[in-house]
Amino acid sequence: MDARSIADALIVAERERKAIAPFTDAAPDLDADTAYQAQRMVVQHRLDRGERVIGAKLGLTSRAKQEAMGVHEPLYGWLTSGMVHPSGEPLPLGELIHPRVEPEIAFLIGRELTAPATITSVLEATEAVFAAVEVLDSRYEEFRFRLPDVIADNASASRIVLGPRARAADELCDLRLLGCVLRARGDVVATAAGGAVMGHPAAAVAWLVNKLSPEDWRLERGALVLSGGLTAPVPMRPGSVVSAEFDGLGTVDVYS
Ligand code: OOG
Ligand code: MG
Repeated sequence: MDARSIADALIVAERERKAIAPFTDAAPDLDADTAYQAQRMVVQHRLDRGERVIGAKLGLTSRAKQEAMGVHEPLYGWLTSGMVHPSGEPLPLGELIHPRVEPEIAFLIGRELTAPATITSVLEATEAVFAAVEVLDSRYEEFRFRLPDVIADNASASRIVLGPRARAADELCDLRLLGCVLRARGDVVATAAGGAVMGHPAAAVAWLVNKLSPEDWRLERGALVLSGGLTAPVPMRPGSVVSAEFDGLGTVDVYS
């Protein structure tokens, strides 16, 4: 199974809003390298339509997410300009397949970061920390996938909603202890702290930089990085209202 045909099938699935079976059903030895190649093609397709890369996302960096998805390794994907959803506007369910939302801590990088990156170097290079809600929309039926499938699908990336406040990391509490309360129609459905993500959300950003260092890649000034869902995701259906409230970073509301 080659990267081009995987990418093409994912591009069609997204365009037609029709989920497909995961590739590893038929090709169980699909490897991560081929999958990342397909991911680059999927992202390139967005760039060819006039979008630009605005940053990166980490996926499956918390135990809650790994257990919810049954995949026990992290991965990365790319955020593009067309994914930014204005906060306060309803999610366009008609453009999506079966969206789910999850609370995340986002980093705005103020200074180029190179490997070896650490929690300390990431914090030092961070201009601001934001609350975020990521809207996922797997191109696979029922969000059923193995690691190579979800890599190729750009880590299920679909939309992002940023929170109302940009704060310097040192103005906030220790990010490991930064609390988040997730509500659906007012009911608390999950709670978490920043430490849910790899022990410290900046560790996820460092993982990305170190993972990509053999490719001579660096995280540029101005990049936005989503460090990964803190809790299991919540499905968005007609009439859903989900709010993610973060200590010191405000509340992000998403509704449809
Ligand atoms: C894969 C994307 C994972 C996260 O934050 O864990 C992700 C998925 O759950 O569909 O974005
Ligand atoms: Mg996510």
